[in-house]
Amino acid sequence: MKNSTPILQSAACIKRYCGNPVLAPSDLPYPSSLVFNAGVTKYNGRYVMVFRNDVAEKEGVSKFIETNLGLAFSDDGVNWEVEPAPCFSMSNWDRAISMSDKPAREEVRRLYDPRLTVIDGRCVICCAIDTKHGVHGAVAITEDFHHFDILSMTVPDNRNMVLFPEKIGGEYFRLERPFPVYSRGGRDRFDIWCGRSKDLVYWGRHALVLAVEQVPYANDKIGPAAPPVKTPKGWLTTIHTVDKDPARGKNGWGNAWRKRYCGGIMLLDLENPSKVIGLSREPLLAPEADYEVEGGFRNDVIFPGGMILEDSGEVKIYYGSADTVECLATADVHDLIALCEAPV
Ligand code: BMA
Repeated sequence: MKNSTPILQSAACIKRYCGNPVLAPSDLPYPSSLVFNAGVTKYNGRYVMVFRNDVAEKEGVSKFIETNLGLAFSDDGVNWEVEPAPCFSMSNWDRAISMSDKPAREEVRRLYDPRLTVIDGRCVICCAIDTKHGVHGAVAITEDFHHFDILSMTVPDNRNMVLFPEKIGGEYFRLERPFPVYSRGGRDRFDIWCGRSKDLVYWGRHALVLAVEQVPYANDKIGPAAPPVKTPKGWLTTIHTVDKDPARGKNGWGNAWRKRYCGGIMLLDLENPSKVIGLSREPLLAPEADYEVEGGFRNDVIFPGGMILEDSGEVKIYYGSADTVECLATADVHDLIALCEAPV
């Protein structure tokens, strides 16, 4: 893809929920400026959402105050009840986080972009942690969404980790996105990798899954999006893709925002999830709706973080829109699989 701004359209099979956004800053009973990049799963019979809440002094994020995590529950995956207070904020670092070799509070700047996977009845939350010395991907167990037992943290820089919902060949698998600046030309040329673990603590045997140059609608970087769901044809999983155009100028509250984030979809081999069976040749979700392209903090951003396969075959995809609100789109699982028929 060249550095021009091609028109990208969402796949015909995807339907945005007519009541979007499903969650916005004005829905929160506590201070909020931007609600986005939520993880969503079904746990103990209800839908659970853990979302990123960025708080600033006023619109324009002239004075950023903090990033915290909010918690919401739902009986239908569409209408959400938000808990009265954030479930995690950095002021709770000492109480809410347990971990061996836990970094000191002063070292850590923020924790964000949670992704939820239920595995063996336990809820695992993968998230990004910014520290003074780099960005880490963390894997944590939570039972109550208020206390988080961090089992492992990557070396920097790495994030966008998502855990597969069952063991494969006796091992846990995750997708992840390191930031290899030195070996990739000093620019954003970031790819999707897969790692495995016997205990969620020690991760290794990493393999490249999908490189940015294999995605026709990305010219910058790609990364995992929502945790994969299992289908008879393979692991179905969303990705986020970025194309950058230096000609793009002010496009949000900041002075300039030159990137566009789309959602894509791919199918991975059931036994060897580092092997791509197929990838959508067009975006699954490209920024088109008004709440995706205007009035946001960073317009033209679609960032899926939650994907639920219902018994009916409906797939719910939750995504952050314009880094400002949380939205929902749905599609039939067979249509999503059909989009992944093209080999990479
Ligand atoms: C990425 C992350 C996401 C964010 C996206 C678009 O690098 O920071 O949290 O949604 O950029 O701004």
